[in-house]
Amino acid sequence: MRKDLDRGTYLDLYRYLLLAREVEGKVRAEFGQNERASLVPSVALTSFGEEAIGIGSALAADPKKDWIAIGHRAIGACFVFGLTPEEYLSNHFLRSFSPMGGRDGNIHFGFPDRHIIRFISHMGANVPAACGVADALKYVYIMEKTGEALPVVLCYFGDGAASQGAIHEAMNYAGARNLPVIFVVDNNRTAIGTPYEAQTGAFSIADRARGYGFHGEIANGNDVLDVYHRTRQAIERARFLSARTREIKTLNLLRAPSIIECLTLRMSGHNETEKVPYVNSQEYNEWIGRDPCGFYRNQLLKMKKSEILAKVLDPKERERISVPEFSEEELAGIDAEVKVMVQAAYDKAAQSSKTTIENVSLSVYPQKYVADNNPNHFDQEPTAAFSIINRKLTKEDREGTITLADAIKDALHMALENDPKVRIFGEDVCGAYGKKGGVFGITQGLPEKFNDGDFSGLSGVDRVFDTPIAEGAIIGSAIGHAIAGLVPICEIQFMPFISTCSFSQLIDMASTYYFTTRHPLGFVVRTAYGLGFYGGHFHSNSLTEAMFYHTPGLKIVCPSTPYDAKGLLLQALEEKAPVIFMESIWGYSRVRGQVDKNYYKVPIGKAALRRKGSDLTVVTWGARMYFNSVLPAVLETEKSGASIDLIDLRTLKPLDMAAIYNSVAKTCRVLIAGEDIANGGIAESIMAKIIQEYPYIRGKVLGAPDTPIPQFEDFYAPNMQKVLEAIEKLTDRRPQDYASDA
Ligand SMILES: Cc1ncc(C[n+]2csc(CCOP(=O)(O)OP(=O)(O)O)c2C)c(N)n1
Repeated sequence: MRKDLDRGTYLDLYRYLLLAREVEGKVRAEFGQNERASLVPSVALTSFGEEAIGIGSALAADPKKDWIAIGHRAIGACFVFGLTPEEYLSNHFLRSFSPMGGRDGNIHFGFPDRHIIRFISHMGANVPAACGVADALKYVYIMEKTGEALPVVLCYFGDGAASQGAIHEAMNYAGARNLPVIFVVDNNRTAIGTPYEAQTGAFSIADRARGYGFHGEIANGNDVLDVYHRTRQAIERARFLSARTREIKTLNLLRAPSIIECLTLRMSGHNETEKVPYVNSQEYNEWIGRDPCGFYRNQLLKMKKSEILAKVLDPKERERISVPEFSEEELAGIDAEVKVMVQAAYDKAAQSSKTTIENVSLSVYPQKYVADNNPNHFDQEPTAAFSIINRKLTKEDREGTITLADAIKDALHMALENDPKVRIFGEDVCGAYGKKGGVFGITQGLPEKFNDGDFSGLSGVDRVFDTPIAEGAIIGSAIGHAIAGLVPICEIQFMPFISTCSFSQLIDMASTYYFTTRHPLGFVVRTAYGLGFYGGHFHSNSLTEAMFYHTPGLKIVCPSTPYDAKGLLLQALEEKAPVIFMESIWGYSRVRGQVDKNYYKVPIGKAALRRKGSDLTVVTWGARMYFNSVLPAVLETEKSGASIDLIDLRTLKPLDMAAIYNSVAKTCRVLIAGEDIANGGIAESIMAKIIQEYPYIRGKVLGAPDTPIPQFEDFYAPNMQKVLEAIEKLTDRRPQDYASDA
C-alpha cells in the first residue's frame, strides 16, 4: 500500500464507497424479488462490487477543474463530483424535483456546472464528447495562460462498450490531438451475458493504448487504493504531456491520454430486474472475498503505523512517511452517518411528487423563434443569383456579387474574428499546412490568419484544425466543445458520410440533450450536400436530409442565396441547439448574389417568399431553387401569365408552416419540390401537414428517386421540365405555353 495520502482522503475513499453501496442498495431493494419495482418504473443498473473503480479514479481528480464522462457502473464518480443521493434516487423515481425533472428514470444525466458529461444508453456514445470537452478545456487553458494545472477528463465505460466504433474513434482522436483524457475501463468480464473472450481477441483493453500512441495499464478494480494511485499518476502525466507540443514532437514521446483497465467481476444480473446468475458459485465465492468495501475497510484497520515504520530502514524515509491509523469506532461512525443521510434522501425522494404530464409537451428547443421584421430577411428575390446561372458570367454579373462558397467563408471569417470561443474543425479544413481549406476550399486562408503558425493539430490553441477521418469523433468533439462552453463549427466533408458513427452522435447524443437535461447545447455542423459532384449514392444523394428532419431537437438550415447563407450561418452560432447547415455542392461556385459586407443575421425558422402570386404555391429549398429547376420554371410560367407564390424554406427544421399555410389558404394548389429522396421525404411530410389542415387542396410532390447515377444527376432530382409539368397539372397550363429555351 502506498502511504502518501492524507488522512482525509483515506476516509473519503471509504465514505464514498459506502455511500454508493448504500444508495444503490435503496434502488436494489425496490426491486426485491419482483420483476418490476414499485418506485422505479424503468430498469436500473447498479455497480455492486465495482464501486472502487468510479470512486478510486474520481477521487484522484479535482472536481473543481477536472471533468468526468460517466458510464453506467461509475455512479460513484458522480457522487464524488457532487451528485447527491437525493438527486440520484429522485431521478430513478421520476420525481419532478429530480435533476432531469422526471424525464429520465435512469442515470442519463449530465451537469456541465458540476463537470459531469451526460451519459446515454448507447454504449460509448459520450466518449467522443468527453474528448471534445478535453479539447476545449485545453484550448481555454492555454489561451488564458493561468499557470494552473491543465484540467483532465476521466471517461468511463465497460469491456463490452470498448468494442464500439465510437470509442475507437474517440481514443484515436484523443491520441492524435494529445488530449488530457483518461479512459477508465470497468472490465467486469462480461457484457450483459457475453463473456470477455467473445467480445475481443485481445489479451487486455489496456494493450490497445500502444496502438493509439499512449499509455495503458491494468489496475485491480476491487482495490480502491490501486485504482486511486494509478489514476493519479495518469492524471499527472496527462496534465504534463498534453500541454507540451514541442517535446511530444521532437522527443517522439507517448501522448497524454491513458487507459486504466480495472479488472473486476460483475457479481449480479446485468440490471436489477434480472435474477440470472452470471458467475458460477466458485467464482462468486472467490470474488465476494474481494468485495471493495470490505476489502478497503480491512486495509484501513490493518494500517498500523508502528508496524509499517518498523519495516522502513532509512530514518529519513521513516520521518517522511505519514501513516494514519483508523479505528473500528471511527469507521463505524462513518457507516452510521452514511446510512442516516441516505435514508433521509430516500424518504424525501419517495415522498415527493411524480413528474407531470406537461413535461411531455415541453419544447425540444431552448429558444422560441423571435419575429424579425427586417424586410431584407423575408422577401428578398434571389434573382441576382439566378440571372447568371445559366449563362457565361459577364463583368457586371460579377460586380457586387459573391458566390455561395465565398459568403460562407465570409461568415466563418467574421465568426472567428468576433468571438475567440469559435473553433472550426473537420477533415482537411486546415490541411496542407493551412492551405487546403477543406475539399471545397471553404476554410482556405482561415488557418493562416487565425492559427498560431502550428498546423500539426498539437498546439492546442488552433482555431481551425484538422481531425482524423472519423465523423463520430468530429461531431462528438463538437458536442464536447459545446458542453464546455465554446462555439464549435465542425465540417462533415460530404453529407452522406454523416451516416458513419456521427449519426449516433447527432441523433442519440445531441438531439436529445436539451429535452432531457434542460441545458442548451449549441453547435453547427456544416456539410456539403446534394448534387453537383456526380458522386451517386456515396457523395451526392440526400438520403440523410429526411432522417434528420425526422429527429426532434435538431435544426436544419439549407440556404439558397449567398445573402442567406452568411446570415443564417452567423445566426446558427447563437441557436443553442445542434444546427445542421447544408451547403449545396452544386451551388458553391455557381450561385452568386449580393451580400451585405457587415455582420448580420438571418433568423432561423423563417421562410422567404421569393415571388408573390395567387394561382399556385411552390415550395422549395436550397439548390433546387436554381439548378435548372424551380425558379427557372416559375419565371418561365410567369411569362405566360401564371401567378405563383414561391416559398424558399431556408430552414427545414423548425419549419415555417405558417408561411406555407398562409399561401395555400389563398392559392389552394401547392407544389413541393425537394432534392431529398421522395419516398418518405420532407416534401411528402409537408404535404401531409397541409392536407390535414386544408383537405380540399390540390397538391403535388417532387423529389429524387431511390437510384442516383452519377452522369444522370440532372434527371435525378426535380429538373425544370418536371417542375413545369407539375405546374401544368396543378394550374391546367400546357408545357407548350412556356418558352423552351430557358
Ligand atoms: C450501442 C449499444 N448497443 C447495445 C446496448 C445494450 N447494452 C446495454 S448494456 C450492454 C452491455 C455493456 O457491457 P459493458 O460495456 O461491458 O458494461 P457492463 O454492463 O458489463 O458493466 C449492452 C450490450 C447499448 N446500450 N448500446
